[in-house]
Amino acid sequence: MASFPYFSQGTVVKGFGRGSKELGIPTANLPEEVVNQLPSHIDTGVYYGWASVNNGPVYKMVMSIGWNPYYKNTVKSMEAHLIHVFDDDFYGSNLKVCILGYLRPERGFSSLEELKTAIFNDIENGKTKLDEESNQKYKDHEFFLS
Ligand code: ADP
Ligand code: RBF
Ligand code: MG
Repeated sequence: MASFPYFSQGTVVKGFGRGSKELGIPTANLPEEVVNQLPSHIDTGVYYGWASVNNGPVYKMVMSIGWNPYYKNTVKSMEAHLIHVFDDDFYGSNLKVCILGYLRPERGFSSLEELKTAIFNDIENGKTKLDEESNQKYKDHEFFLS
């Protein structure tokens, strides 16, 4: 699609404590200023792409772009789950993301277990997409070089 890749970066901020880490799926949240820069063609939903922390290694990631109900649906959030196990939290670090494609719309779930299953499914779908040659090349994009 013509709207991708979409490159974005910002300082990792605290999210709103809905406990994604407890789900085993921590998400690094980008600040509001960064979310507000999103072009209108990037709709809410679930995306896949590449990400790095403080110009370190580039990892596969899946991202949720959506409205935070705690902010009365006026604040959109961007949260990335990097497909890598980190030894420590990285709040305050620079997060770079290269969004390459759309997976599905955001939806409601009747249980946390269903949400978790959907996200694990997104991770598998994202990984498969990112293995395609047309997406692999962005891992080495100059955007990720400090
Ligand atoms: P919050 O609500 O503050 O965003 P989370 O439970 O979503 O809390 O945890 C997010 C934090 O976990 C990130 O800001 C980051 O510091 C840390 N983290 C550790 N591993 C990862 C990972 N693989 N992907 C994203 N964030 C991670
Ligand atoms: N939240 C939803 O309410 N509906 C979704 O469909 C949804 N999909 C997500 C997909 C991915 C890949 C990720 C990382 C998060 C998703 N979330 C979704 C957000 C999730 O609810 C959030 O990370 C936790 O609630 C903690 O804030
Ligand atoms: Mg989070």
